[in-house]
Amino acid sequence: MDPVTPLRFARLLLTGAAGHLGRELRPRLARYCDVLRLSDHHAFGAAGPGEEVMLAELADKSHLLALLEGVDAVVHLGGVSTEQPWEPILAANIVGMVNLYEAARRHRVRRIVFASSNHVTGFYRQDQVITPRDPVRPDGFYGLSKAFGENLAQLYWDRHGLETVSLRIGSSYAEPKDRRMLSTWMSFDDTERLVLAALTAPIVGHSVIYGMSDNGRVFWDNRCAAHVGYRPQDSSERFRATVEARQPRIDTTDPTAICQGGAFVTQGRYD
Ligand code: 15L
Repeated sequence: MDPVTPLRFARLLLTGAAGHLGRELRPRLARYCDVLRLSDHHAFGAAGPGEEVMLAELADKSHLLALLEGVDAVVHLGGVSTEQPWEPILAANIVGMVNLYEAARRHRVRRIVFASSNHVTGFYRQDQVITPRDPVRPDGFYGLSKAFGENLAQLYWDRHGLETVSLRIGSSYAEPKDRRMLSTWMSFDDTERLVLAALTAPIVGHSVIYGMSDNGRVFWDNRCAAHVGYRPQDSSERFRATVEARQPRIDTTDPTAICQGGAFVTQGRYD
């Protein structure tokens, strides 16, 4: 990571701390704050030095009011992060988001970095290059809930001056798992760079940016979010030969191969 830390927070809150990305960001974010408050809805171990652990159910307003107290900024990874039945999505990603923003407003939190998702626009085709300003095309209830979260963030900026950067995260993994991820992949180091840029950019209002590394073939054009100052330094290109050898053919009649959202576009139950 960059040697100069541009800003140090007194208390930073990381929600979803027990999840896949939360575990990766926990030690990285600790470098930028005096106290890192960690939260998830189930127990995930004790706090380390410079950490606080507070369990919270996003759908419980009183939990969120307690969680946001004394916090300068939030990195919100909490909630449902895959396609699921509507009920858990409603509780965590809709009710939970309203609870988070209301608590943040009441405690005068300055900024939220919201883990939105590329599934807000998953029904665009892979031969289209879109920007954060193109209309949303969610690929399921999960993507739809993230679109709601972005709209909520816009409302709280317009009405209450609470800043948000909504990160439409692509695929943040150690390496790309398939052909689609050659376009959507974001290394963990670039994920840290993106979150840090979103936390520290001087003026963001409500900004939306796609989370990807400096990949060769991409679905997304982030130029309208250049003010966030995110400079990816990794690329999926070094994995291309291996991934393409593993998956030599593309079925161009298969929506999961054609659409940007990949497998998400057919997941979920609609009976
Ligand atoms: C997401 O939003 C998911 O949280 C994650 O599990 C990945 O599947 C990612 O999108 C993706 O599109 O690869």
